[in-house]
Amino acid sequence: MKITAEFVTSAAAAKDFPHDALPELAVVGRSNVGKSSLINALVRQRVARTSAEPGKTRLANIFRVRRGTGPPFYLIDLPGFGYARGGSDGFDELVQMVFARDVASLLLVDTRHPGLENDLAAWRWVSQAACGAALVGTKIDKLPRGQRIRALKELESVFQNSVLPVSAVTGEGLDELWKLIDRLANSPNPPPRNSPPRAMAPPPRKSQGPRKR
Ligand SMILES: Nc1nc2c(ncn2[C@@H]2O[C@H](COP(=O)(O)OP(=O)(O)OP(=O)(O)O)[C@@H](O)[C@H]2O)c(=O)[nH]1
Ligand SMILES: [Mg+2]
Repeated sequence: MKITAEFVTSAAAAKDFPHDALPELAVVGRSNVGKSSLINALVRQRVARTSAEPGKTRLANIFRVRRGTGPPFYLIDLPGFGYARGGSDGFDELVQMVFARDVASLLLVDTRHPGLENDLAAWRWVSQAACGAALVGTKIDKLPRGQRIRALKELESVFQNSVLPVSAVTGEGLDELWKLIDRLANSPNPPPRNSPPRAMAPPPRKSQGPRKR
């Protein structure tokens, strides 16, 4: 199926977002968990910048994506949390600004590290703040086959939710992820929020250096 993806903008504030009311899907997770790599694997192009060094993505990078004849939507690559390198902090404001919009969200967690406290805190926040959210387990290729089922069971047990295992390297799980995305981003009537994100505890903080894409 043909997939088109184009970089739209790097947003630092709500005014930088597109105004055409297409559905938005925000990709959230710890630094280095594989958010940008997964976006590239999904759209089969290197639209998002990736790095072995955590902290590569610094702004909300917005991509306009369309798969086959499906409706277009915006995929938002967010900076990772849990990475401190000094400097002034803008992460909470950026994430809260994104979640104050009607976004659906994928929270990415590393399948090799189930139940990290900042992942659990992020899931509590994201699952409340987003209009539809799901958990995705990244880097499944790094786990030997014999350990995968146990790791997934552990993840699903700590999050009390299903977790979709994927690999940006081998492409495992990407078809299932597209189905999930279709449900989340293109649902005609997103469920109402339980409460506004501003009223909730902020997500885990992250220090930010100078702005860069
Ligand atoms: N083996 C393997 N490596 C991966 C996978 N996904 C990402 N990586 C590697 O993990 C590192 C971090 O990937 P990124 O996609 O830049 O991570 P990120 O979550 O966008 O990081 P920040 O932008 O810093 O928040 C890179 O070295 C990637 O090559 C995967 O599915 N399998
Ligand atoms: Mg990134």
